[in-house]
Amino acid sequence: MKYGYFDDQKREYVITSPKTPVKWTNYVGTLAFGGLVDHTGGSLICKGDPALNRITKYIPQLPSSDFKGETLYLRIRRENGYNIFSPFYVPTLDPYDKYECHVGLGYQRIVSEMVGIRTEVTIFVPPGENVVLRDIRLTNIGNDPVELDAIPVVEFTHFDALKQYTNADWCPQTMTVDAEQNDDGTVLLRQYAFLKKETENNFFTSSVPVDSFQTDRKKFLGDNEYGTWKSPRELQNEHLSNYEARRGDVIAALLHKLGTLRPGETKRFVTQLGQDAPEAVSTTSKKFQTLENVDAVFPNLGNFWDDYLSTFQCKTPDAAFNSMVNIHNPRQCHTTFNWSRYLSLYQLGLGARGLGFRDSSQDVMGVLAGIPDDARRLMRRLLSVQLPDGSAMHQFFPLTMEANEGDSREEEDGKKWYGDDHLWIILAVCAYVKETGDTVFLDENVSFYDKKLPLGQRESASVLSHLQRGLEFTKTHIGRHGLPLLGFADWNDTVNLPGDAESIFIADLYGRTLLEMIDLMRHLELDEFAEEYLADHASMKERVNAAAWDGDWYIRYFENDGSPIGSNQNSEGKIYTNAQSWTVLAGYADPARAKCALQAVKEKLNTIRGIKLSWPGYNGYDKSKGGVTSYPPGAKENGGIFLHSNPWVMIAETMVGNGDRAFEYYSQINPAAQNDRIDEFECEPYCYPQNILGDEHPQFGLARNSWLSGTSSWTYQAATQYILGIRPQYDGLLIDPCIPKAWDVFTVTRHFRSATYNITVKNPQHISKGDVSIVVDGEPIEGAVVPVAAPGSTVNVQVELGMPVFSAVK
Ligand code: IFM
Repeated sequence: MKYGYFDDQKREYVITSPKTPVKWTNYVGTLAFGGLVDHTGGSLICKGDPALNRITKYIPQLPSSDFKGETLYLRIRRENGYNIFSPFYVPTLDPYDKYECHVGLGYQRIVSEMVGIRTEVTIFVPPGENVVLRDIRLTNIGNDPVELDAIPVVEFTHFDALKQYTNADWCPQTMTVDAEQNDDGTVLLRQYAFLKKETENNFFTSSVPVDSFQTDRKKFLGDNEYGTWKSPRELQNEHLSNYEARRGDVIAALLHKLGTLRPGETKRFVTQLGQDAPEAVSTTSKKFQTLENVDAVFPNLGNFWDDYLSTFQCKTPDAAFNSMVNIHNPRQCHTTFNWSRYLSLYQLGLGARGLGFRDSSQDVMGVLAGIPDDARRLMRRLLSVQLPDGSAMHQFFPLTMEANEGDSREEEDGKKWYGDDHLWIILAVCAYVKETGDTVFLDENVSFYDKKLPLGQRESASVLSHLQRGLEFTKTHIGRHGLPLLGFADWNDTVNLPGDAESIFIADLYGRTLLEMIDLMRHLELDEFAEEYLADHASMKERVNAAAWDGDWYIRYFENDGSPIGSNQNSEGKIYTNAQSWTVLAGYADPARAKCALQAVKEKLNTIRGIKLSWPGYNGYDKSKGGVTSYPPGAKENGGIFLHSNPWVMIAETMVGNGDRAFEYYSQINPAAQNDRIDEFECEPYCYPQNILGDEHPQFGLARNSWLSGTSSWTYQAATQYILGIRPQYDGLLIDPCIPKAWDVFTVTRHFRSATYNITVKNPQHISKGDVSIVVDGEPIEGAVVPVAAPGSTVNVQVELGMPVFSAVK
């Protein structure tokens, strides 16, 4: 493996070279306080919102060799001056004897050996704290004593992240750093933009005495002399100049003279970068100057992840599947839950984006078992930006809860709503109630969004009513075929059709939400609603099948004039994946059409790198189709392998009983299986990227936009709930696997509603899907749903797959 390997025992991916094709990242902390850390020690940290309260300046577009956000310099005194180097390789780029970056759960540990010094730096945010710690251990692995200095450096940004790049006078004029010397010799650097002086201060400090400091980048680098991050001129001096910046590009550099390090000797110190109210900073910053406090909180991270991951652990015959399902995929779900599509090296957390309504609704579904309370809180926030007519604002800023209509604002005379947003939250809420049994949430009162009114004066209704209004919006916004109107766009943001275009995908999503709501209404014994939604489902099913069956697959859209998109009649964009998978997920496709549509996906859209979103790509900009035609064929939504749509095909394949194909689709996009073609793939092999260039593109196979993609939540659902088939229901756990025929057996430990289910599924007949016979604690049960067990209990569930049945598509 060229750049690293999986260490499942430690739940890490270990990067073994700093020269990866692009920066590979990891996340520390949460949206409340945290951000991303790259494999060469750079960091992008914010508190609460990367656009409105950003702390470090990290410019991803700069070359990989550049300083980004934070680093550490070491220097050894020699007779003829200092030997200065960064143990993270960047930005000094010195030769190394060993380099490892351990991408852990909520921490990053960089270990290197250079110039006779072994450096081990563990970067993490203690759970619940507003501070990122760097626990630094330096060992002399040479044969002679050395005089060692350590100089950690942070570069700050203006808190309004976009302004930093749009005004190069106003921003620097507002930036300040004050220094405070403590009695024990440590130094606290307090940084703030002038208007935040009295409200919020950033701080940087360390646990050992400081010789001197610098807070001005120009002075540190020796910028008048064209000094660089690779070779900061001020580090040639014995001391830094103790300058407290009153404007400029502000940094925090602390020079620590660690003294003589004898061979084999280790020195340890900890740096902290945090934010707090000005009057609290001095006290807050003391806590982690004590190493015992650091040692006490690090295990809390491990405990959190133990707990979070323990909700679902499996053992199947496929190691890459196990590694993804047990560790990396649920971890990525936690990341997307926090960061939505807001902050990564690709989604830069600037300007008017915020958290996406549809995105976060789907992200919620990936974390329900692990952090149900957090999930409920996010759903509440999402519902509070739903409009009284049932549609939803497209995105919102997490810090202010101000919402906006997303890209639809760009089209002056177009519709200002997305036809799908409000439906996703229905799936999320139903899944939450199935996971937790918490029906009380459905009665909670949540206000609707109205920018003009203060919170207390807004119209409000129960969560259940919010969901019902969402259904009503779609039911009443239909076009000439009786199919839902597209609005500005549906899930595919980039197909923007003028006028009253219709979307088959929204019809499908609506169908799927109706099925969920029918189930919920029955559970709540609200039979009238259940009947009404059943009729709505039947009616939309009929319309879709009457208007959108193209002969071999389903059409994707109808334009304003009624002409189809995603039809054999089209010369470009003849077939779209989502219209096939989702017609099955909606329960609209009869078995013959379902098989036919999914076969078309296999033949026309599948590649060895994943399933393309559509085919053939549009070859030229066409304003009447929208953003999709702004990409060359094979890129992103224009015939690219847009991974988010892949798990939907996996789920659809399990619904028609095709376990081998579902698993083939799963495995072909498993990042853990990309190690052997990593120079083509380029992105991290431990998380799903958003897109891979399709086979119409000359760089077929190149991945981009890692980490923040709905692929994560849906592939996790596909793997756990549809391939392994362990699916929460209102009254228990459904066991409905659809696995590769070759598998003999698999086991799952599932924590569900405070009980533990140890499940063994045997497949003696080597089939994919079939009737299951289930024995719970030695007693055979009727049907496929294991009833909810007493809280705290552990139940043993033995399952045997029987003769294959064609699963009714439900
Ligand atoms: O569905 C969208 C998502 O909301 C943002 N990223 C792109 C996806 C497909 O267009």
